[in-house]
Amino acid sequence: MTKTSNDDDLALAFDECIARGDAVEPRDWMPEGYRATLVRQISQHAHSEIIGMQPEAEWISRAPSLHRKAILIAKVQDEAGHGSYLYSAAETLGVARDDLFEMLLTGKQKYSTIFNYPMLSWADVGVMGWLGDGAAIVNQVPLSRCSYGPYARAMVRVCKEESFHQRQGFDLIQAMMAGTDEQKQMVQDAVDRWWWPCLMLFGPSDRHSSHSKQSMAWGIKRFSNDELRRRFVDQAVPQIEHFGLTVPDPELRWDESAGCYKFGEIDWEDFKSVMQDGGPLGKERIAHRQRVHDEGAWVREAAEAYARKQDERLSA
Ligand code: FAQ
Repeated sequence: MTKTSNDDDLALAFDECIARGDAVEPRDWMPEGYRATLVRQISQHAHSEIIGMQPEAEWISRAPSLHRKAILIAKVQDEAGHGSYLYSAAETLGVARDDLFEMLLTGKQKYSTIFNYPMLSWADVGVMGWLGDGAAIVNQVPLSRCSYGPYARAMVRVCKEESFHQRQGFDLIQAMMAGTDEQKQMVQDAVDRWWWPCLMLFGPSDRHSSHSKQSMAWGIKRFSNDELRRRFVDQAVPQIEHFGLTVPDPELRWDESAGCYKFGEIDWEDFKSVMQDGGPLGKERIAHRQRVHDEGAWVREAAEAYARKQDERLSA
């Protein structure tokens, strides 16, 4: 297709909108690359929320009290809601939800590597809330200022709920740390296993992040992966130390002159292999997702039939 002066006007209007910090809305003109980047990020984010329900749901029947069970059920339901808002935000960009599910189930799209590790003890549930959701909040609060309106608005609610989850995780850990030596050891063991996957949640280092530069220029991402990872470490380490726990990083130290923590290198080979091959649990997570997707077919069909009937009634 040949480029017209109208295309140039539209591109200029888009650039000005981004420069002013205004929101881009679904009916606005946008470059194809911007749309594709948003579809990629929002749908992978949605997949993470949905797959992220699995490790925690496995603990619902094993929660140590009715109170903790009710909290965990609510958290898992919240994650389903987050997936839903995010799939809806992606749909405003002209993609179909079924196609996104297909890309998840066939491995064409990714979800966060953190959900491919096993949750071995009840302390893992607390650490996932406290540090896992804690990391997710640091990553996602800036996304509530993302240049694409529907994604930014979804993030406002998601972040409020994630911050509730983070406090619940902190509360669970606080209770275990006031318990027996065995319970305290369970928490330390969970911190040791989840620390590095939490740091990986922020993505590859800035040097290896293929999308960051353009996403930041478009105002999709407001900060780089490394900047947000550093921010999380600065927030998390004092909390870990407050409990008398240790961080499994011999290189971690406070850098007085920089005013932040310096920390060791992530095992990027492990990150890449879990991202590409699914790590310890990738196949299981997708097989489970496929099974519940198939089992839920009748619910989707019933909802569609009901919606059709409502439409017929309204147009009669
Ligand atoms: N795992 O160039 P970049 C949650 C991929 S929070 C797997 O840096 P970008 C809440 C990346 O997609 C977890 N893949 O890419 C919860 C790209 O692949 P592609 C989800 C990863 O997009 C908590 C490639 O590497 N949060 O679910 C990971 O600029 C607790 C190159 O990377 C979000 O999705 C990873 N960790 O930056 C639920 C937040 N990192 O597409 C239950 C929104 C990177 O080229 C319990 N997303 N990749 O095939 C983002 O902020 C960004 O997309 C980043 C990656 C920062 C994740």
